[in-house]
Amino acid sequence: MAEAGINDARNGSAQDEQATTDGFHLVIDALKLNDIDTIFGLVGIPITDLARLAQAQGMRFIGFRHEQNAGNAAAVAGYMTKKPGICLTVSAPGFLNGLTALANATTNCFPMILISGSSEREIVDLQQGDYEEMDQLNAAKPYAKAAYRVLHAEDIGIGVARAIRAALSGRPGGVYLDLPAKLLAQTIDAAKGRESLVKVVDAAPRQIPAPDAVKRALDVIRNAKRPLILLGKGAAYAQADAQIRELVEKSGVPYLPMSMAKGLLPDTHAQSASAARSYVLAEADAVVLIGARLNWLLAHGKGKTWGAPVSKRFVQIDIAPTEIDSNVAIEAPLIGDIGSCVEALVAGLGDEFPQPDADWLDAIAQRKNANLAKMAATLDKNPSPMNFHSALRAIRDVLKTRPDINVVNEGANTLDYARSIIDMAQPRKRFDSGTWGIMGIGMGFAIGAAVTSGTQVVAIEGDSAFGFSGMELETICRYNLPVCTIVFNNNGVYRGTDVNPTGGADVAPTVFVKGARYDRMIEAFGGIGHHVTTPEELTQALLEAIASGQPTLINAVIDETAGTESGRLTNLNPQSAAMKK
Ligand code: ADP
Ligand code: TZD
Repeated sequence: MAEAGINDARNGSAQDEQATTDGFHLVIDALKLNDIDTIFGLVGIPITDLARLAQAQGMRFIGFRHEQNAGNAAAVAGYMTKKPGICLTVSAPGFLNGLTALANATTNCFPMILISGSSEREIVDLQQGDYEEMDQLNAAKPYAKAAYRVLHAEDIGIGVARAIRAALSGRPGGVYLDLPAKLLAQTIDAAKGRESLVKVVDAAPRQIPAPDAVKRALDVIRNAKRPLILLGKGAAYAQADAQIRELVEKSGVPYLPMSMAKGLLPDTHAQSASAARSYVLAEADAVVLIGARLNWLLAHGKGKTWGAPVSKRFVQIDIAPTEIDSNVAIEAPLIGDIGSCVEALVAGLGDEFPQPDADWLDAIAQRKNANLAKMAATLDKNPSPMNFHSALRAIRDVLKTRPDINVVNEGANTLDYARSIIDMAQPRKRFDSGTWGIMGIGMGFAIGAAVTSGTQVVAIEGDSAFGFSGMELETICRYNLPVCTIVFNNNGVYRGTDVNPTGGADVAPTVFVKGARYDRMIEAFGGIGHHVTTPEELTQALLEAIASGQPTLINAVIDETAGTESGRLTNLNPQSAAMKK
């Protein structure tokens, strides 16, 4: 069925002189026309030749060991570049593996396109039992921002264009594009094929906020005594770094970055209120949300965290109008792209930027200094065995000297501690478990970030979190990517000390093999492994990894008693708390 594709793929460059083209070529031509140069994927029927042809035509094809990781790499590429990352998979099971990443991308507002080969419509619809038969289009719909299928070769150009625009415009998200095997092999007249291609113009148009909405927002800001700006990963994605800095610095308003907005302004910035987070959330009288949703990560904008029963005045900048009033009443919604909205606020405030009350700034500074001193004392301790804090101090000190390094981070304790201990100094350099708090993004994000940026990645991983995507170490070695993975090895999920209360032979549900040597996994593929038990050894290994740029895994042995259940999410774990009583 894919034979036309095989022949054409092998004759790739001669194609232009032929009178006909086919689905394989049209897909690649359509992507290239839209400046897409990389595909993350995993081959098999019916898309192997599509991958071959992509490579033959000068695109980069990065092959993975599992589609979920390819999809995560595509999603992070989309987040970093504002171009949709492309993930290519086979039918049914390959598609489903990729679908998790597509759903995660949609949830996090990352633009990506999952392109899957599929079996034939007429067989699928009559449920006659095709190879890897599945109604993929309908399976994708609930988890994607949009889902399209192309049935005719002459529609490939428009199908790819629709997918790109859907992924990028408005709130970005994951788009599914279904390509049945027969479509890829379809031939059409080459000239007709060329004419059918579409170059997307202005895929994410600026959306200028309405003047009355700007005025409403300015009124809230001008009348605030204890204002706070909250930056989310939408603000980082928007690449409106200069405008955001201008608003923050001219207004003198303290700000809090959500985890992936860290580095939009350097975490060491005098106005960062991160070290006084609970205080500012509870005490602010007006909050300007910039590309951050009031979801669980922000306690839904209400309750004790937010200083209830006193309510806040909210300004919310977002491109998605339906996000407004999702959890609490928003007094001043500002709908538009973040660059345009922030620009409008800065212009509206003109030369009369109101400055926050000095008392407010003093109170924040006091809390911040006290908390930073407390944290410094904790970080300075040198317990044996090494714990999360002393290991992260070592990593922090190395990363401080290299603000250009991309940081990937997942786990429970590993995520919570690293988020607050590792400062970021540049935007869009931190990639983590995100809106779902999902494990398994590690190696996919690391590969996506390394391929997209061409620069060093350090992935700080809980040992459980790492396991979800660990086989991609081979991918990292195969492409010789500058990725250093640090596994915080505490022998289990959260920690390694739980026991089976029955005394039976099975270990407790959270426990792994003790003393596992993750460093030896990367050695199997020719990478460099380190086994470290002290902060000094960790520093040394990390410095070497960064200096060499070689694929490296550092197995960092952490005190197995150090972690808390679910990290800082113990409140979401009521049954577990009850069991321990
Ligand atoms: P965080 O998890 O960091 O708090 P969220 O993912 O919850 O951030 O929120 C990101 C928000 O940013 C989403 O509501 C999304 O609609 C919005 N957004 C994304 N890109 C833009 C943009 N260019 N302009 C305006 N809003 C955007
Ligand atoms: N599966 C998926 C896909 N996402 C999840 N979040 C979980 C399971 C549940 N889970 C967490 O929320 S954190 C975590 C799991 C399994 C791992 C924590 O252990 P770790 O990190 O070793 O990665 P720490 O630092 O030891 O806590």
